[in-house]
Amino acid sequence: MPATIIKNGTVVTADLTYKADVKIENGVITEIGPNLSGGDELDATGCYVMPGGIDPHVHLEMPFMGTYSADDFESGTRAGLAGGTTTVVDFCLPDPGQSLLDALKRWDNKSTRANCDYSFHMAITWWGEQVFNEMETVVREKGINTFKHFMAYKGALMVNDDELFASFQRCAELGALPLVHAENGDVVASMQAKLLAEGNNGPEGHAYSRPAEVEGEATNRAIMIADMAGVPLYVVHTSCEQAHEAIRRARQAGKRVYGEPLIQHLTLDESEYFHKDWDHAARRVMSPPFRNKQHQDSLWAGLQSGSLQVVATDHCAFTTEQKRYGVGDFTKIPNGTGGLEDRLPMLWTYGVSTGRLTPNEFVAVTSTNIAKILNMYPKKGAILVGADADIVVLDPEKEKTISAKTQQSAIDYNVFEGKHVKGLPRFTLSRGKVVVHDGEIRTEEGHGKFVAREPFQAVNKALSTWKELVAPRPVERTGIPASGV
Ligand code: DUC
Ligand code: ZN
Ligand code: ZN
Ligand code: ZN
Repeated sequence: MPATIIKNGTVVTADLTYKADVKIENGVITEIGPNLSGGDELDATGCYVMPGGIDPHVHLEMPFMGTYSADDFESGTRAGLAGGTTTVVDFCLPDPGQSLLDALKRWDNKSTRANCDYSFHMAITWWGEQVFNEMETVVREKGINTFKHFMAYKGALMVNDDELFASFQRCAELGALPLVHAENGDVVASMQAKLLAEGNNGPEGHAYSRPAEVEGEATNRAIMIADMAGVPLYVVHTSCEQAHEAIRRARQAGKRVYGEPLIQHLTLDESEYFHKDWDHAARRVMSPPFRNKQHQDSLWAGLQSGSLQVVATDHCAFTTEQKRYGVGDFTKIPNGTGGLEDRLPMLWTYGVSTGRLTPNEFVAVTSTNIAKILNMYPKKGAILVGADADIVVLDPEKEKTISAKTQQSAIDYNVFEGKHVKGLPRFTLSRGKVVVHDGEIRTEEGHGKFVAREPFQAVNKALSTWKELVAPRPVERTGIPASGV
């Protein structure tokens, strides 16, 4: 393959902005500097040359709530690339009772169709000796160093506190990072039952049943349990001030805790659930639900100050027909929204163009921070010699109006329909291959490769300020009285 040179652009990384050309050979960056030559040229005049987006949170073809999410590894990764995302991390979801390794075989099969590189988190949906043992194989042999725990979805995916604590301790031993979906599943189930009994069966019931308090409580609880286990924690889809506050406080106390707002929560609010049109509201049902402006401001402030590190999508797309499973009972509306194609343009438009984020911060929260936290840096998330040439050449003048009619996703609507975005890829490159050129999609099914991630070296050290004090030490006593039994 001849070399490719990205010419005349401005390189933007998480910490630097400078003019340079970027040379790519055999899928990796081999040279960065002025006036490079000797290859096929891509004109990046007026554009920013940035590490491709990494979406750390997607659900492609996921079995969930009686159906499967509609975007699979082909359409989902195609959507991602169209919007400048070049790596996705999906969740391998064993059925309760199923072997983790058997579940992984299913995910390995599905992912052969990926257009871009991908990695997996493993979900802990049940607990037992088999899970305990298989976690070691998952980390040491399967290249997965993150384990997801659902604190909600009672009766399905939810794990209890004892299981959480056991799994977190196992993560600490293995050098793995636990992730949590933090909502109090017992309280949600009880609120759902009450709402339905009172005749509140529309999509707005979804928002009423999952207030910010249930997320704040669970986030606090997960942080404390992780601290007890001596392990860091990654909180997925942080959507409210209460959860953000818990994360902020933990970080201030010296704990390694990460928070991940979604582009949906940053830009869409709870009024969507009160829309007169049932389909409109149901299409936006996801967990946690969209919140009000105060919560949105808190999330933006977190990204600015660094107390929140990552912007993801939780891309889990369902068609209108699938959403209608929940007519008459909001608890049966499949939870999930799309966003893979729109994350970067939406964040650029509502974050960078508004002055909330610098272009460098944009790169940090969409790519570099994620690669570091998930241990795939600098293979991913970097414009550096030796890094994979996963690159988005973003044209800040290129604009469009988001519409389901022109999207890559397989569903029949878009939650961002009608939003005008400015800042779109002129080129997207996946390991050096030009897969998007000015809106023209040239993806190649199966081009994507699995990204193995090593265990963390230094994650599980001295997290709790109280650890020393509570280390168990039996008291040597002078006399033990005879048992009273
Ligand atoms: N939330 C969603 O909305 N969909 C997928 C799973 C989840 O936690
Ligand atoms: Zn979740
Ligand atoms: Zn999710
Ligand atoms: Zn290929």
